[in-house]
Amino acid sequence: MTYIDNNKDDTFYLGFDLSTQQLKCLAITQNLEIVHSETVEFDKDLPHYGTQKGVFINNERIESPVAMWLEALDLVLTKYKSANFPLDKVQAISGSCQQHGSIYWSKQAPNLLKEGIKNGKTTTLIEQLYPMAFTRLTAPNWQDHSTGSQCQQLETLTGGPNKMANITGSRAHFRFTGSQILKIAQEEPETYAITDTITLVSNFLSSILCGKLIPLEEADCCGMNLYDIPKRDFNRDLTQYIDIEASNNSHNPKNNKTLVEKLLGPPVKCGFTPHNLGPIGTYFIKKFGFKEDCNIFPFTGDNLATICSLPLQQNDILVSLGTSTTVLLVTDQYHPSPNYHLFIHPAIQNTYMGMICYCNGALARERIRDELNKNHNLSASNSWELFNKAVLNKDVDTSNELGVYFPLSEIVPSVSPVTKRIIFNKITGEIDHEVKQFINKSHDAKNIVESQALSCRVRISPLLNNSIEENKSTNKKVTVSFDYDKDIPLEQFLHKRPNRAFFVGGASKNDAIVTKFAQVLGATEGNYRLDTPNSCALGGCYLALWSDLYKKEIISSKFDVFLQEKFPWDELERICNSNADIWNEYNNMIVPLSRLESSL
Ligand code: XUL
Repeated sequence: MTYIDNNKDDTFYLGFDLSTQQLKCLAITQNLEIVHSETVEFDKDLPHYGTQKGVFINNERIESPVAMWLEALDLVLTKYKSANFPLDKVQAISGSCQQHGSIYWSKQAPNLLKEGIKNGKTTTLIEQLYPMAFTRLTAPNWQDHSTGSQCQQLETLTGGPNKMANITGSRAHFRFTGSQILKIAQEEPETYAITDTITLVSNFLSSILCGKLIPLEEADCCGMNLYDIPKRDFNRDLTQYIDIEASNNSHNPKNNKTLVEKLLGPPVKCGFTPHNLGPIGTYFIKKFGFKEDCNIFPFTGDNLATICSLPLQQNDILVSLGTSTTVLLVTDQYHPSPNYHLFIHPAIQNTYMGMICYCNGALARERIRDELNKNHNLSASNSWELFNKAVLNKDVDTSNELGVYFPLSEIVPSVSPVTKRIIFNKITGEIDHEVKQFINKSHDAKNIVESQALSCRVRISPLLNNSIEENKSTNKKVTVSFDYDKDIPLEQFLHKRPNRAFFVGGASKNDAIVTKFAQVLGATEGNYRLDTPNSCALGGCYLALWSDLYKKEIISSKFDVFLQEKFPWDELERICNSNADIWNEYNNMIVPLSRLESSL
């Protein structure tokens, strides 16, 4: 793609997105306008690595070749150069990377980075660094699920899933880097022993660009199950456990650095003033024409970059209605749960990103849609017409019905596949009886969307800190339980609504589904819908832009305020307004949902 400089802009900001299947690089102007984009698709553009969807799959082990990422970085910038994009006008760079992956670097790495990149030998990144700078040629990918035993060890050490979540913001997960590192210390002790440095993917990429090893970025570091979020420091019990396991397994324990040393000490802290990691390495200046004072700012994880691609402020939520449903939100409430994740926010002080991931989203709805169509002899049709009509139809009375529809195991609540329909008592909210079927399939259509949205509502509630005055005089004795939050007064779920809701993903294009979600969630300051093909890279661009302007004292506003002011709001579609009366109607369904989930 050739770059045509219509605007004669003289300042650009780059945002990288190193995801599982591709490396993208996006360029924006100071006015947040996207002016250029190039992508390297790993399977297609670099077929010699033989990856499938960017990874090697060996049963439970899923890893990516590090060399492929190095080659991709050279290639994406070569594409920029071939397009005649003026890389000499790039002021600053940041980016987004897949979370949890780990890269194992050798003792020679700092010198190789310095000689080859910082001081600027111009051949290729592979020739400069590969394989000498690395002790492991592949990086575990977030889809890896070979660490069951290590997760158990770490969780036992902390005292169980709840404790682990309290400390690190998440319970132990296969993909989280702590268990991945422990596995390598136990199963590949000699590799671990000669590993001098371990980075995540985010500081792997910033290290290459700077030509020196860069410590972890604090927000992404929360995806390791090693970082004590309230204390904002590594949890020494966890890191020392890995140290001990490493030396117990190695023949050469004396040479071993501690894990915290391998991780280059404390991470680069987030939320204060932006941290300039330094200028881009001479390699990139000589080879691609970057200017000498092009600044590199910390790269973060992809979900964290996504929340930075929108003007999300405290109590705003982003709902992704894809194959699965994911809710991302900005909160100042540290209310961890084993069923979701909390990370430190990459750019807003004293703030966290909540991430709630559901397995059952689109697939479960499609099943109901198909059954409904079949009952109307539309068996071959994928049409949403009947489904959508039912979802918004007031005559489909679901006011004493509730169903959970989990064809796949669910994370929130954590249960095996199950479908269950109940009729409840409208006055007490208690379950009256279970039914095999509702009166017809239209009821399932309305119920599935209502229960999916309601589940999101009750999980975000403890993470919101606003309070609306309505509904405070309920019967205080009624309590509900969701996941690990047991016997919480119902009242606590009746006066919190998000400020704004942003809907993305395939099903956000479906008016009926998105309207129902908006009704149940009840955002007080508006609901928006948008396409987000670039959200990760764009978050990187915005972080680069804001950080650079702030550092140069051109602006003094905080990240969220800056974005709120500058954001191209006309690119968002404002959809239905929430209605307090409709939102209130769903209060009656919170007790039944709690009882239904407890019965699974
Ligand atoms: C988040 C996660 C994925 C990866 C995808 O915990 O595992 O979203 O970050 O790149």
